[in-house]
Amino acid sequence: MSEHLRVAVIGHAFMGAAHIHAWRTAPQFFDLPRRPEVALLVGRDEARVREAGSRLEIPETSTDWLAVVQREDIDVIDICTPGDRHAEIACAALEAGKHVLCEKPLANTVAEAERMVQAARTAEAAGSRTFCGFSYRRTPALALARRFVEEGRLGEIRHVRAQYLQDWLSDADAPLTWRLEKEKAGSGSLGDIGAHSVDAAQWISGQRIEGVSSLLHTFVPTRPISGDRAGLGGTASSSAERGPVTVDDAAAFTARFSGGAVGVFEATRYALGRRNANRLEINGSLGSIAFDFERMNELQHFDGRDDQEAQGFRTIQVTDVVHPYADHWWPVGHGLGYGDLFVHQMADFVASLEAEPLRPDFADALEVQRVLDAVELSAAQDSRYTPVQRGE
Ligand code: SOE
Repeated sequence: MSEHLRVAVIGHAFMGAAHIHAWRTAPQFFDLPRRPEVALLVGRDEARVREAGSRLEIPETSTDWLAVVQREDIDVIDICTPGDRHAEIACAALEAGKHVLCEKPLANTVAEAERMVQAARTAEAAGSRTFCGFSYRRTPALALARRFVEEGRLGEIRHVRAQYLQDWLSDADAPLTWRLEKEKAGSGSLGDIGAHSVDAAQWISGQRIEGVSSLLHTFVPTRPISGDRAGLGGTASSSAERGPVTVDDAAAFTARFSGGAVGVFEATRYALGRRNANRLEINGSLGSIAFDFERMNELQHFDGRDDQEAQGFRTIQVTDVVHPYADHWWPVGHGLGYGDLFVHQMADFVASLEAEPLRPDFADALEVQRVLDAVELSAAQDSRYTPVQRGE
């Protein structure tokens, strides 16, 4: 492996740590044209970023992201901050000629995402690459599902059924965190997890969402402003002072797809007992696939062309060397976990620097943002059917 690829990671909470782990692990399992090296960690609070830098063994830390994106010795800016910082950091990094990897959803609004795509077009013409972290595309089972659809094994796609269910907000006294503030996160369950479903559904079906009819709901309108924020939800005393939750707790919508499919989507962080049930089922004229991330190494496949008496959903263990990514890992397919998606993502990103640009890029992620926007608009109009605004 030749040259190093020097990465600055901005943000060091859950996603920052997942990315750092992945940058480190990728070259151990994938043969890459350049060796990624997390050279710098950026955070807002000096003491906290120093502590994280020392724990995660990053040689340098900073609180000045603008100075970092302008540094000559940094090749990649990896944005793991809340959504309200994405546009500003990405645009400055692209202007400085960096490759930019940005967590999902791309931005908090369509206007910000459009600005990012505009900056990306100019920078990409000069050699920069952009990428948005819809990490579930790197799940072997979902990559296999896409392959099946592309090969025509499902026939004409009729139904797309997506649910993303978590439960870390079920406790009404879990404290207010940035994921519950519209100004910081853009939206709630819709953008945080529903965005993954929108991306996966469009990517795997090969069809884009043309219009939606939706409802959004907030179950717990205020939460304690202080408390223990360990994990995603955390705990607080019910007598603590409370502040407003300004995002949706649950999102549900139906959708029409460009190729004639219809979709039903649901996203919530209140589905008690569902820890990370990112589910997708697609029914076509020839077959169906079904997936649940809680069993991420499996893909259910029904082939309508099997003998009638032998028909039924079969469970494919997506861990064989013939399956996406699996040949890079353990010899006899022992299976993978959540962190490995990010390893795949970083490996694909580094490999793509010497090849075709990796998808989803910022332009693809803007398409997801437009769908999120239509969902919010429809909900604000009592579920009125709302075409996705593409301005074409
Ligand atoms: C929290 O809901 C979260 O961490 C999301 O922000 C991630 O995108 C998802 O992969 C896991 O859950």
